[in-house]
Amino acid sequence: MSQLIEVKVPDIGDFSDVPVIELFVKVGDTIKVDDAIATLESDKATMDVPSSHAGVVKEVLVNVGDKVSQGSLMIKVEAADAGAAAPAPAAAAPAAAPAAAAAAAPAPAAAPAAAGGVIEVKVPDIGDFSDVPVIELFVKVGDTIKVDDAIATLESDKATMDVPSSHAGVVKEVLVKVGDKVSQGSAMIKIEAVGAAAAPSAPVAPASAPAPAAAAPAAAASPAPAAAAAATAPSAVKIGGKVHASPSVRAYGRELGVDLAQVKASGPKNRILKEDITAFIKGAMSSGVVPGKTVAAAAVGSLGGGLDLLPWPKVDFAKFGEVEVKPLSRIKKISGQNLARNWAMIPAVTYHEDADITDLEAFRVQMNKEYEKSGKKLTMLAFIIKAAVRALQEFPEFNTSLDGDNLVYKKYFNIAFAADTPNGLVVPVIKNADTKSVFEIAAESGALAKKARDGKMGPADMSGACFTISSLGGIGGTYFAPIVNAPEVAILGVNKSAMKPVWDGKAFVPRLTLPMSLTADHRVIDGALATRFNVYLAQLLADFRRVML
Ligand code: CAO
Repeated sequence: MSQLIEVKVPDIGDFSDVPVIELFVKVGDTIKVDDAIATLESDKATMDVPSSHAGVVKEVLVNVGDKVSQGSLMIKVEAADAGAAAPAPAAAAPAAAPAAAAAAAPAPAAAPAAAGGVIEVKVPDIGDFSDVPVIELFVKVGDTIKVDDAIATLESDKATMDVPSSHAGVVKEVLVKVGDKVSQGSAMIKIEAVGAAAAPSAPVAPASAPAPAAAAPAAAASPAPAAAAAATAPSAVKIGGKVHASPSVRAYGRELGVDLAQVKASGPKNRILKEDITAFIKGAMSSGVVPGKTVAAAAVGSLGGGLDLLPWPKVDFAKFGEVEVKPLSRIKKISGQNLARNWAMIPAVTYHEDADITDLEAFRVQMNKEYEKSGKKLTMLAFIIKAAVRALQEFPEFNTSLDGDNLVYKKYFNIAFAADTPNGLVVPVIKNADTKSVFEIAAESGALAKKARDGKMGPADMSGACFTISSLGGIGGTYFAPIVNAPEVAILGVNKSAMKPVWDGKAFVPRLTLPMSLTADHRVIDGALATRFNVYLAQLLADFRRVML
């Protein structure tokens, strides 16, 4: 006679309240002992919950996004033959949950922490596991790492786990390589500790079961992009279709809103590597529109992060009048793809400010008169570039790029500017603008703009920018909303300055006013900071002596 059996989460070591990121079974499915029911993911490990019994699934009691702990009820199974059913449901059969005992103890890991000395970081308590292969290394000699930064990913056939660093400091030696097998206590790296005694590291805490699955979980550690949040909703429940990736690769996928199920794996055992996700994004961007989906939708997958827009309208324009079809220039095709990605993927906000450039323009005109004969010329763009560098130095968040969960602060100041050419928009870069005079910047931007218009720009002329300025000042306009030039986090647009009446407390006085439009990536820069940057930049332009301070 058949009998309903409750299948529960087995012993998963130290973990509790771990989000379900994927479900592999639905009512009516026939499953075998050890079949994966669901994948759980903490910020340290991903683990499958295996079924302790064979039979037909009668009820599924969890949803994607639910948080579960040891003993949480997952499904009810009608055992094919009650008598033959595997024993106890709960703490799953040992064979099904080998990692069980895992990780209760705090990390023995690192050697004693001598203040500022070289410390060996070792594999902490990884429960029952030993001789686990290193499948990915995240650090190299010279890297500066924090406590809990992932050093490497280990993967057995039952679990994937990141080894966190027990200490902060600079990596002096890497003692393992990909493919090496390690166990608790194996030395991983040597680091020169920063400051005093290091904090103890959390245990790796592996858990039961084979590796991963796809999709964006609601991991607490994630910066909660829209896609991740959406994945917690019941509508995002994903059944079946397992994929294989380490927790850090999953975190990277989540960051970019990529559905890992769509990514082609190139690692051993069909494992998805970080490069595979990058290649997937690049492929989606360069392949343009896929049937029924935009580039962005193709890139971010369908778990609530995709735009899922209608296909582009196909219209026979000739039906309505005479037309002529011309192919897009190569520049327009390339810049179009970048602009579409940046517009769709960056939560950007544009902030406006007026700068009083009356005195600066008078100074510029005066200087140009004096330097006319020597062939030197000062442009407003050159002054704006110089002032922008000063503002970037004052507000370092604007001189950054997002890299997964990290923000890369650049200590150099390369400023790009948009140049309009007969073939489309190009963005040459003035390298190390902080070390150059306004004259030098004016000469270099003039030369680069000419090179751009002559179609002679090489990749080196257009790479390495930290911040971009788009000047429409020579043309007109009042304000606009420029698109951030990723991976930069902000762009400044300026339009044509105009004399405007400004109230000075007693009377309206004519002031030459430069309209500025700053677009910033809200993931890095919030409104208060953006407005402070704009106000500061306007002050610099109003009184350029401030640039020297
Ligand atoms: N307000 C008023 N006048 C301005 C000005 C401003 N903000 N900026 C420049 N001008 C005036 C200059 O005084 C100059 O006038 P004169 O010819 O009377 O001396 C004229 O405009 C041309 O200025 P310039 O030689 O200094 O060139 P520029 O700095 O304006 O532009 C460049 C250089 C490369 C930025 C420009 O040629 C260009 O390509 N601009 C378009 C950029 C663009 O397309 N941005 C949009 C990107 S998003 O689609």
